[in-house]
Amino acid sequence: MFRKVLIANRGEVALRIIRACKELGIRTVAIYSEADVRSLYVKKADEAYLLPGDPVRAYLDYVRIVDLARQVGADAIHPGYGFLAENADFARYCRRRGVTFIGPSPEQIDTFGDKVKAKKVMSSAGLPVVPGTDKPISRIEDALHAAREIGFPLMLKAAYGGGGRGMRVVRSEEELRTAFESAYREAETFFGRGDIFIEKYLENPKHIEVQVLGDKYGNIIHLGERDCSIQRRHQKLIEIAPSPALPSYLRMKILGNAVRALMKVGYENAGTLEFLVDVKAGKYYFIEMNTRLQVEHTVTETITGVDIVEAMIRIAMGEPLPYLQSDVTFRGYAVEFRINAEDPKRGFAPSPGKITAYYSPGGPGVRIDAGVYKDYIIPPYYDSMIAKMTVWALTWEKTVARARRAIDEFIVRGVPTNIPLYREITRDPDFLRGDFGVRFLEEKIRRGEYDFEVEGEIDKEDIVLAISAAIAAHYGL
Ligand code: MV4
Repeated sequence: MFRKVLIANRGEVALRIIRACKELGIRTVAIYSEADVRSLYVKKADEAYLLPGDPVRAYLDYVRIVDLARQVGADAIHPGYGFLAENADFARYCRRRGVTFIGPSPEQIDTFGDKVKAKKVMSSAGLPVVPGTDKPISRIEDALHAAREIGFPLMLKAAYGGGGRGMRVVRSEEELRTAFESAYREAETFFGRGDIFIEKYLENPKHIEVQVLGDKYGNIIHLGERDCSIQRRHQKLIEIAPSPALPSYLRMKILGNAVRALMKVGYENAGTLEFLVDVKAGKYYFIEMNTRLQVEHTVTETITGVDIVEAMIRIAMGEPLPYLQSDVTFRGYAVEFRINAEDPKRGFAPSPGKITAYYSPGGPGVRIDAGVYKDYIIPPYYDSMIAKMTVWALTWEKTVARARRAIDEFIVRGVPTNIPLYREITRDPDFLRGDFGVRFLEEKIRRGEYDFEVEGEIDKEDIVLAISAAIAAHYGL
């Protein structure tokens, strides 16, 4: 058993990992930047170390982090999500310094980090993929040639990209010339490599992902799927397990084939396979694989009872999976809402500042994962997510009713949040019917179907004070 685990992350996910460790009797080590001095996870860890200097680089400087882990006698590091979670060099450096990286091998992180390679590997292992180029393209002539083979509309994607950067929908040859150049340049800027691959464009698919666990002995199981279609600008906002609108024959095919394919390829620790699904046509396509814990793992935990963070730690310690596929049971529906400090009235711009009042919902079927509290100052340097609310009930209808009740209990004052958006969505009949694809939210907002008022007083003075306090902390003033 590990005696001590260092958490190379911050906020709610750091706290989530601390909770799993406490239940396992493992000591926890937090790291924090100057901007995170007053964070909840820092208080809850057994030990915490300040990493002075740039507040973002603090969580990215893996040499410093792994060296600290060795110094304080940590056996392992959990990377959480974001920051270093899918950095193969970090996982390699952990291995070199004899600290266990809680996640897959660096080789697996590398394979799935290259999207063209990931598609090729999973296609050979039997998963359907979106028709498209099987190589990255760097010349417009090759792009035009590929486009004639694939046919319009098509989509350009960055081979080493993510978050929608370097992505373009292209509907004609004329468009392709300009779109290819701008996508290539964007990919070069953001990912250091401009390589683009081309796929047939699917108009409004569902985004369905499959949670898997694999141990060191070749056992692989799935924990069901999540419907992550409700997002805006490639930021997921609501995730649901199981998908309320996936016919069971499609679900069985996707889950069964996902596990079969991964068994052929081999995979260790927690992972998520992403699919685009055209429910009407009964078709599904593998698009990519995430080799980390995901924000939305809570909905899967809620319907299966499996503690995914505990499973990750046990797998990394070399324990075999303690359950067979047939031991995993699914009960009811869970939905997660990401509570972000952002202003719906200003195009969802991040809105750091001081939380002047905070009440989080409770009652039957409600789980809160939050890194904040009253009087906490949200620093401006990080992601705007401050809390997650996961709601469970036996039926989808009851889950939506309960979510509506719970979101109405949620009080955050001092900074604007996207809570008002969720009051609207949980009252939308299309949401209740499960009738949504990846374009759902953008279209609803564009058509003005949702009416969100910022709630309570926004203390402008507090925002200014909070930002200056965080900046002052950053410079050690
Ligand atoms: C697509 C697509 C339609 N057709 N690929 C966006 C993020 C990246 N992971 C894949 N994405 C998409 N790929 C083809 N061939 C539509 C999307 C897409 C999307 C996918 C998942 C979740 C949200 C999305 C929002 C817009 C577009």
